[in-house]
Amino acid sequence: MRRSVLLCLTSLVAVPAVGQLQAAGDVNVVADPVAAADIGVTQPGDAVVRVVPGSAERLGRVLELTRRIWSERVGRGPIEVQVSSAALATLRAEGFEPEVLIPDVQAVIDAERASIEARRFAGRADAVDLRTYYPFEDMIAFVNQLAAERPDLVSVQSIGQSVEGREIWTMTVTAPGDASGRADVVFNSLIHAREWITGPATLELARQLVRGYGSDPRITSILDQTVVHITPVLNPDGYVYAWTTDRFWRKNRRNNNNGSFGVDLNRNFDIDFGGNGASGVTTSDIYHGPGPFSEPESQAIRDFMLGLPDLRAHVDTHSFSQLILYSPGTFAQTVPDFARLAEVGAGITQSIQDVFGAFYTPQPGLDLYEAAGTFGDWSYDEFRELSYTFELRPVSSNPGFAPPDFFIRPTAEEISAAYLYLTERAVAPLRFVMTPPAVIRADEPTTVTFSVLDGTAAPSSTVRAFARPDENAAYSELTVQPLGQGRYAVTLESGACGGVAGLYFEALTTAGDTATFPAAGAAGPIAVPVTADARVFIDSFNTDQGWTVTNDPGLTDGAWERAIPNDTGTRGEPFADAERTGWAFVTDNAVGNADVDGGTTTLTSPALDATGGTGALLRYSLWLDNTRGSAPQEDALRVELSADNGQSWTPVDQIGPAGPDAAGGWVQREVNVGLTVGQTDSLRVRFIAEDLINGSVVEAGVDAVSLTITDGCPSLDPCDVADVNNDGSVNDSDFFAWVTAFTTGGPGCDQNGDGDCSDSDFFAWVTVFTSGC
Ligand code: 0X9
Ligand code: ZN
Repeated sequence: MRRSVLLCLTSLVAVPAVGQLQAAGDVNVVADPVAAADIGVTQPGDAVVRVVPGSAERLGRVLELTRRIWSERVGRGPIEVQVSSAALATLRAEGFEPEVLIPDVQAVIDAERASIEARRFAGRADAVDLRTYYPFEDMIAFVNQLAAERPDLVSVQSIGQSVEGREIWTMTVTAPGDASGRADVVFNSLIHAREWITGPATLELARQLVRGYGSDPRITSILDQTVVHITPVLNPDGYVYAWTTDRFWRKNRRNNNNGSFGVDLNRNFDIDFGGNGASGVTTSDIYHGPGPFSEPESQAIRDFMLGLPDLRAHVDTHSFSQLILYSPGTFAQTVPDFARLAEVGAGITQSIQDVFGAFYTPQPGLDLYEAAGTFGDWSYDEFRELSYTFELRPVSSNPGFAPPDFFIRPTAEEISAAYLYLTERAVAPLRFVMTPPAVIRADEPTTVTFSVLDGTAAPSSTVRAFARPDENAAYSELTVQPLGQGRYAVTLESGACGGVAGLYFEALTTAGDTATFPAAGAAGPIAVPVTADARVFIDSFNTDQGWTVTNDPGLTDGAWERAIPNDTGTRGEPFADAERTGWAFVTDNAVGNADVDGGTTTLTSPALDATGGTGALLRYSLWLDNTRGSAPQEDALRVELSADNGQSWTPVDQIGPAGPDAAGGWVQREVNVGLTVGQTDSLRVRFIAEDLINGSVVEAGVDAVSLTITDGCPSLDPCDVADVNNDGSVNDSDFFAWVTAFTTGGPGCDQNGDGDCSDSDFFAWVTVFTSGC
């Protein structure tokens, strides 16, 4: 697509970021904005605005007028800052055209506080739930509550004291019995004081582990294998200060002895200490402190982690931006495990998306901005294991650090899922990759392919699969057919229509250990409903099934292309296909600037037969990101159907131009063909990506297109069977309908369910008719 001038500028400049403020040295003009007069605690009338400085000089001016930076990235492109009402007026007067995101920051703080007061009612069952934010003492009370509930699983210790003498409480959860030999994983939140939504995420994990052990097979298996260490408030002084005094305080509360307070703990670790993206100015929000590990909070977590016998994974939890970050985060760092970090990072993204569909971009920290001395880069460097910095919801500065309380539950639940996934990956000897079938046919075999790949060990050739046709049946072993290169296929013969079939796998490592997928095996198999529906067309785009691409004459870039997505997602393009089979249609697969520009590009299916059954459903996965450039949220991705082989078209679906689905990530959609254009044997679908009006960054994808003829499961109720014409009652007209079925061999003839159509079906119908329905 068209690329805006501003985007080109930002991409030419190393993009400094957050507290980057000092790192604004990268653009050579900016004094430390944190030293500006207006910095500090929110005042009545403050707003959060988005401006596009356009030049380094004008960025410097914006930062002078800024009380606090809210956006992750700071450069000449759009940045989001908190300003006083006077500064807002100045920005307007100087022609910055600020777009107001939060008109009244104090009102947001007041509303948040009122909601907290209203929801933090006395006598609640849990000291912390996901209804609102909770102060430090409630969070620690919840840790102690869980420990009191299951002393056999939980222990609580202080790993050290903060600058102001508060304890840094850490809970350790594992199965009863000898824990030696179990792998350690570490999750922490609230290293940054204002990132309140991170606390509920680690506490929700604690709750799920403690309450799920013994009843939930997945949790039980995790705690049998690992020791989970959770530090919900790594920076207690800062967190308390954010509650009492300054809602958007970030650092710890070190007295810098010059009138300023606070060291950014996430610049205080001994990895490239004092390098780019950290500041030596004590007032800065990214002040790195006088030396590596100068702060008791960073010392405490360092010593705790170094004392663990077998650390395999760590997450330092932050907000906001919806990112899964991994090393390198500084140019000074080498990352021999980069491929593994990226692969598990993509899996983390998927595990989050599987919960509510929210998309978190996986990327190296360096792609965001260089930051020296961070916790995540230190823990990777020290242990060379799976280390991540999560940035939780929301995506952008409105609502930024203060998401309303209805964000808390979904965020905490999806991040708990990610912590569990990462814990499993950290210890899984082998990795099973497959897309389970959406349904199994009741009357014909379904083939499932999967791969068995390296985890912490390598697979041998012993792979077994087990299936049961419904929840009450016993498992039987399937024949596993090797396809080469770690790929296998199994065939599920059929299931009991209306039931839920179960499937699990076992494989041996070269060392002879058994790995099971899903981890709970027979107790928690992959569950697949069994239906009589028929998928008459499936396209994962791994081969060419006859799609055509047509473009507007004005289109200059970004035509649909069938490809294995090869870009990194930083411009909003799909970085992988929807089902992880490899292929998808994307709008130009070139790396870098390759989005839709100057018109529309249209992808049209071959003709499909959508007749038969009781209905037809078209399913597909779409990707649209139109949020990244100038003129964002202006263009949609449209879906149209034709019942006449492409002569006329009916719009049936679209994502964008606005809305959460237009911000990247695969979304699965479904259109009822019968209800929109009618069931026809000349059905075509087309997907139209556009860049209209102003030039925008538009990245789109289409994948996993399927057409299902629905039939449901035949009813076993004799009255339903005898209602041959399906009008809801059994009467004379069903007799005539039966005669027609008998003479034509049509559906409804087989009344006694013996599988064929004969005289005896007539007597079966009469028996039901006379017994009355
Ligand atoms: O800058 C930080 O400390 C983190 N972002 S936040 O807005 N929560 O403060 C991100 C650090 C990620 N690491 C690198 N970008 N190197
Ligand atoms: Zn942070």
